[in-house]
Formats: sequence, C-alpha cells, structure tokens
Amino acid sequence: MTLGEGFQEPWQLRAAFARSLSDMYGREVPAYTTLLEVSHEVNADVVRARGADAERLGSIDRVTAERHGAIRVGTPAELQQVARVFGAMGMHPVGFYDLRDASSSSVPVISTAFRPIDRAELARNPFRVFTSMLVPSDRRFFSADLQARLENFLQARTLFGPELLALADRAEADGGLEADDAAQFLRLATAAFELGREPVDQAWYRELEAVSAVAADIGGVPTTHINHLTPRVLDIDDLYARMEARGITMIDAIQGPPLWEGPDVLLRQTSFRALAEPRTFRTPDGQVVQDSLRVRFGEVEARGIALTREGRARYDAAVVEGATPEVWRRTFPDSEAGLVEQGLGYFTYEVSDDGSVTREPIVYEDFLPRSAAGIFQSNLTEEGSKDASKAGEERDADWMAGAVGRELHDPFDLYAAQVAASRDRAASRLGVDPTHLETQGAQA
Ligand code: OOG
Ligand code: NI
Repeated sequence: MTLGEGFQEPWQLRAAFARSLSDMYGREVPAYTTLLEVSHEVNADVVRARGADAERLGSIDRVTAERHGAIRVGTPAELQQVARVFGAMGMHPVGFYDLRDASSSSVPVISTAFRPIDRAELARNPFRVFTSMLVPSDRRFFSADLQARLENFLQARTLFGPELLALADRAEADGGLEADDAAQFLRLATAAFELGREPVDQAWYRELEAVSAVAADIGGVPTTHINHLTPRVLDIDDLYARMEARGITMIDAIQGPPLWEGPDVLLRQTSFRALAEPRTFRTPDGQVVQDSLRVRFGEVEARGIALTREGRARYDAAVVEGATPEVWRRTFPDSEAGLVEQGLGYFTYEVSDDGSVTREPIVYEDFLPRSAAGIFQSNLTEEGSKDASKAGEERDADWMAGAVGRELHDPFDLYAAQVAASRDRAASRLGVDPTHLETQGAQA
C-alpha cells in the first residue's frame, strides 16, 4: 500500500484508498485493467493533440488519478456505517437519486454520492462513490413476506467490522490517523469491498433475482463488494471505439449528452457488459457447486461543465427529446461565453496578472439519474418484475438525509458556493465590491 510517512490526513486516506481499491479491483476484474490502459492512452493522445486546452476541466494529473466507484447496501444502518468509513476520508453525502422510476426494468434502489465538497479537497483527489440502498418496503417490487425475510437477512449480516468503524470514527474526530493506523484502516476498508468467497444460498439468491437482479446482488449475499470503478477520459468516443477494437463488447450507447461542437456539459458515460465471474453456491440439498454471476462491469466517463438549475432544466427537457446534436444546437449555446451569459453553467471568477477578470468552468462532480438507470439497466441479464399498478414508497432527499444520519448536501448549492467564494476573492483582490464583478460581464 502506498502511504506516506507520519500522520495521514483525510485527503491522503482518500487518495490511498482509491488506489488500493483500484489495485484490488484490477486483480478481481482483469478487463478493468485493460480499460485503464486504454483510458491512459486516450488521455495522453488528447493532451498531445490539444495541449493546454485539454486541461481546461482539470489537470492531467487529476484526470489520470480520477475514479468513481459504485457500491450497493441494504439498510439505513449499513448506509450510516458506509458514511462513517467515507467520512474518515473527507467524503460527504451529496445529492439524492431515485433509480426506481428512472428505469423500466426492476431497480429498487435510491442513491446518493459520497465525495469531497471543497474546491481544494476536490483538487487534491476527487474520489467519489455512488452509493445505492434497497427499498424493501416498495410493494412494486417486494411482497410483505419477501420484505420481512429480506430485512431479516440484512439485519443478520455485518458488512463493516468494529475495528474498521472505530478507526473511521477516530480518523473523523482527529482529522486523520497515524501511519500504522492508517495502513490498517485502508486494509480493512479495502477488504470490506472484496468479492465474497463464502457460498451463496442458491435458492435465496434466485428468489430475489426473479424480482430484481440488483436486489439479489445486494440482499442475496452476506457481504458487499465494489460493483465498478470508473476512470475519467478526455475523449469518450475515441475510448469506445478503441475498446471495441480490442474485442471488448460495450453497451449500445454513450449515456448523457451527445458528441457535438459546443462545450461539454455534465457527464457522458458508457460501460462494458458485466462479465461472468465464478461464484460458489450452496444448493437447497446442501451441496456446494461452482457457478457464475454477471453483476460487475466496467464503466468509463467524460466530465463536462456543471450546469445551474436552469441549465439542468434545459438538459432534462433535451434528453426527453433525444440527446442528438440537432437537439443540443437548439438547446445550448455553442460556447462557454454563451453558457455564462445565459446563466446556464457554473463558472468561477479568476483575476489574471494584468488585473482582468475571466470566468473558468467548474467541472461537474455528480451523477445523472437517467444515465445511472441506463447503466444499471444495460447490465442486467434479467429484467426482474415490477408491478407498476402498486403505489411506490415515497422517498426524497429529506428521507435520505435521515437514513444516512448526516447532512445531505445539495449539489447546486455546493457549486453556487464555489462561485460566490471565487467572486469574493476576486473582488477583494481588485479592491472592488463583489456585485461590481457581476455587472462587469467578465468573459469566459
Ligand atoms: C450504480 C449505477 C450508476 C453511474 O455512474 O451513474 C453508476 C450501480 O450499478 O451500482 O454507476
Ligand atoms: Ni458508475
């Protein structure tokens, strides 16, 4: 494990954890290593071709190290423990995603993302983890009887041991850990997300799978695991073509905005199909047999500029119409200056050496429910069953905040706060009133 000497601050724990998880996942899923190789090739080529412009939305060092992970848990109690482990690494719950309606197949989860929230912390290491939790009380998916057995099963398991949680709490309280404790914390945290080796109860797994493959992946096994780790690329269309050329079958489409000539906004994602991984099962008559499961996949993403609420509303309307270049040309201005003028994107205020003020784009750090549903869905082998005639269980950001037991940050508020802080900094550097900058029309 690559850890520095001495006391380790949260960002150092976060960076080391991202590396350690990546090494572990690369051993478990070799196709992920191929994906990393191709991502690095693509990024190197883009930097060569576009120079400084390639680093407009993050330095090449940040982009090369950048990953997001996806994990899935069963209960609020498990989610609270996850929050303690990530809290130790300076990662906080941001945003609420309801995947139940965003998907036509059976995805009975709601989600949030744990990530750093300060500009400086993001710059040090932006590691984020999309975290989903089952909704066993939702009658569209689970009968009362299945809900009760599922909740019993989940209550009886332990995903995160007491030593890991104690170290996590200490790291959060003290703002880090001494090197030895840090190493132990990282070992235990990484191990908590390894694929379980003990035999899976076959009848139980299959019963849940008939309802939802995601429910079986979460509640059909006694441990949790990292579902995927996603590197960031600077040209996702090129990456898609190169992966196919290497014989890796990608899902049909890139999710999110289309390829077009204007500025990249939000997030574009694609993935390769889940691979069959050997797993051991215990059959109803007590035999232990080898079989395989397809639940884990590889995903890659390209990140664009964070959109304001108004920009986001336009995006949401545009995807309903169809994410084509034609629709995009009608919906979005074709320059960063246009996004600034129309108040559609978040840009910080920066003062250059000659005293002029420029606007710099803020990169989107979050996720998109529709794309997430598309990623979930395209990787399910079984549709599952969903009874749309039943009423769903109400869930929203407030409910999620209660479940996680911590403040759930609003992504728009975080971006707006970054803009306001940059405006105040720029104004004080120039010795003017901050409102003066807004009316100045500083250009992107
Ligand atoms: C999460 C799917 C969503 C993303 O990047 O939007 C996702 C999962 O499969 O657990 O990873
Ligand atoms: Ni993902």
